[in-house]
Amino acid sequence: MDAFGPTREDRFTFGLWTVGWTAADPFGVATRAPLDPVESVYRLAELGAYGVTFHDDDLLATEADRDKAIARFKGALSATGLTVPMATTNLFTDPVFKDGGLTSNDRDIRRHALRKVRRNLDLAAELGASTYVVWGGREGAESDAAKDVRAALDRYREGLDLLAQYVLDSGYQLRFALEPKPNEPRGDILLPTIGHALAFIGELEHHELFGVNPEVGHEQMAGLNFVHGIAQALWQGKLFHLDLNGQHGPKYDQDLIFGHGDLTSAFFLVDLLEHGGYDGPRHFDYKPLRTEDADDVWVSAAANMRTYLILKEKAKAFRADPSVQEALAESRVPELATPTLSPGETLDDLEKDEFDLGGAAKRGFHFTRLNQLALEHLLGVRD
Ligand SMILES: [Mn+2]
Repeated sequence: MDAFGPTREDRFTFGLWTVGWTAADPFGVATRAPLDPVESVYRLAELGAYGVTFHDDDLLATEADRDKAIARFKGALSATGLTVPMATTNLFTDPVFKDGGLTSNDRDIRRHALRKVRRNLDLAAELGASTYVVWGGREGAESDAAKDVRAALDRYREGLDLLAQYVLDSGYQLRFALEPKPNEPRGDILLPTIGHALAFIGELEHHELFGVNPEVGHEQMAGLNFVHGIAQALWQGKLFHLDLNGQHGPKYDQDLIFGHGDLTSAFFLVDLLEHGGYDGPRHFDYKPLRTEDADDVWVSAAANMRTYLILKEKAKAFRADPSVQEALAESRVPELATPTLSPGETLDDLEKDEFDLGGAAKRGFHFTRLNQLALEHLLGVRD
């Protein structure tokens, strides 16, 4: 058996919009034919995925065949055993959302957006989803004159408070995960980073129902360290879900295959997820390259899972290596877990310390050796 072949226990999930992307971009038309969501379910199940996720519009091409589309999709789920751990609403494609959904300046459009989300919350609950992602891709502006950001945040909060109350009143077992992104498609998007989203959540009426759904590329577009962002979300108990993909630094949203961007960051991310207490699905939100054909799409889907499992193996070997444990100790990494004051001590007690300032200032932390060990594990020369 392939050591890096995925199983359902790995809990890999894919958005229908990922493998289903026809590769139309701002400069060119589609290079691939549309994919039937039912075919995607079967192909992903064959590849070893655990579940699929969707935007309402991925599934329901037209309102007229809504019931039929849902019935076919459910049939494919029960035939394959795939789950739907997460669902979300598309509040960005339709021209009506050009100035946003929940924060559009146009009140009638905000009311329409709330109706659309409420309807899809019902479908998400019906399909057994436990996480509802909110990506406000059009909630933003290009001009600082065009958006009263404080009013927009009031309306964002109002909308999310109403939707959370609806979930509670309906008895749904759903939690919301806000997905930050700094820009694209808007010039500037509200809640641009994990930090902005976490701070905003604290202002919500039912803040306990809200966490984040960070995406690798979105933080890296902003020049931020994704691993640090994930660590803080975990620390705050707010990592409800995440989007794995690849990105090469601050540029347009590349949505590369996981690991095909910043590989070192991907290694440390897998190390954190596997050893840091995250037990949710490993969800891929990537785009098969526009250059690829219909068969290549499935090669790319498999590559995401395979890369994750290879990195998981590398992270495990890194943690188990006695040289690494020694280097960690010499770099005093475990020492950071010790509280700075002992139980019962006060700031006054610190005055009794006999501290060798010169010696402490001179002492190196030897992080280079530690990082090189990680790199060598990643490069496969220490197995
Ligand atoms: Mn993206």
